[in-house]
Amino acid sequence: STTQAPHIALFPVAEMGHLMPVLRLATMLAKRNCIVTVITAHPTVSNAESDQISLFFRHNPEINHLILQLNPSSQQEDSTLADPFFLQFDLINQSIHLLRPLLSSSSPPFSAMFVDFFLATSLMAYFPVLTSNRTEFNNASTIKIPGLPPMAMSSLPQALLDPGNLFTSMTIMNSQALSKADGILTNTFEYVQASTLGTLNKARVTASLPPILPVGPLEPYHIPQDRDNRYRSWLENQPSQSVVYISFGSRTAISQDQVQELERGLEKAGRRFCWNLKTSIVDKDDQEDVKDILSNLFLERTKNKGMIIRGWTDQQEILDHPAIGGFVSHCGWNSVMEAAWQGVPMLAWPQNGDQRLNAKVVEDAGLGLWERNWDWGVGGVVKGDEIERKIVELMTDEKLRERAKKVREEARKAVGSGGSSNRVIKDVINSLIL
Ligand code: BUP
Repeated sequence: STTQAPHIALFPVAEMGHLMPVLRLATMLAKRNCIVTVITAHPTVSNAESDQISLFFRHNPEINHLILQLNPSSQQEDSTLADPFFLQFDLINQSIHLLRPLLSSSSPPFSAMFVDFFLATSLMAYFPVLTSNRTEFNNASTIKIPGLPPMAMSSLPQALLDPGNLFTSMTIMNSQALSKADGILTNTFEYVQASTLGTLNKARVTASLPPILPVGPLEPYHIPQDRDNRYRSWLENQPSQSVVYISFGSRTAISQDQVQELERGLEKAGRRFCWNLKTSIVDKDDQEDVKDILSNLFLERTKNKGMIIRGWTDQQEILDHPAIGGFVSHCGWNSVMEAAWQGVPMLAWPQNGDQRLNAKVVEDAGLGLWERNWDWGVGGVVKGDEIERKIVELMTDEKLRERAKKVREEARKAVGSGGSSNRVIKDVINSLIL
């Protein structure tokens, strides 16, 4: 045929939780015969990001790579207390004029650019309206977005309460940019968010919101690695669905007090466990030895039952392992979609950001349990007895296991031939063919 494959540029902002889905989308588009270029900002915030980027391009030579070289910022010096990722977004913003020359030097010319942004779409779109009266917004206990159920104020990323926060100003800026997009791709699927997607696409949030295009769950790509075979061989030796996997994602550092309560809970629950233990919000700082974080007694008593993982490991590979029977998760959206892909029952333990909103989706979809009274955010500590009780429930609730399996089936249906997500991505690509 004479039709030309579309050339699509993808631009993830920063953070593993953004890089991973964008790279998954890139492989998906390449498989569908698009020409794909991924732009990454350099230097990255974390080693996990730079490692993943080089590994990815080594294994996917058909995908092009462009680097947006960031200018060192004068502002960063004074903002040592600010979140390193927020600072990175700001830095990308300051260097954005370099993007156009980078794009125009590429051939064939780009048909489209898929950029990545932070925050739940509905909230971002409606944020300027919500905050038109700041005092009212900051004192509210719930917020109402037209067409969606009321959301507890405590479920919102707390940075948004501070008008001076960098995250708040970026949200407002991005909110205004939303209406200029032709569509918003999202890593979700009809079955888990049917009513929200319906509402958003009926333009009930804001009239100028472009169509929301659910294309998930984005299928994992697997890159064989020689590292970390310790946990693989351990998992191989565990009975089917007997292990609870615990991870709070790439961004959340658990406090020492909470670590102690988790030790208690895990030990008392008596289940096998695989604990992805992180104690800093940027991976490269994770340098202390396990022995400096966990008690000797705990390590000794659980040595035949538990595996502690430090540093970056392929989470999807762990979740895909038949030995895994439950997932204690902070409910970062990628983790939710990865659990859905595999039908692993979740114990939702949101920590910050949009994670309480995600936990609600997990609960409603039948993918997991959520104890909404558990403390969260800075300073909150959940007691060991509570953790024990919920882990036992997670690992023994057969109805939950069945419902989670159903989510897995629906996830695979969505991306399979004729499925809802499959149709959406096909239409998007077709609309870009010249
Ligand atoms: Br930790 C860790 N290996 O060791 P989320 C995470 N991941 O593959 P986020 C690994 O990183 P929020 C590890 O599978 C997922 O794709 C994980 O994204 C992967 O949480 C990603 O789950 C983490 O969205 O928090 O980004 O930490 O998005 O809520 O800020």
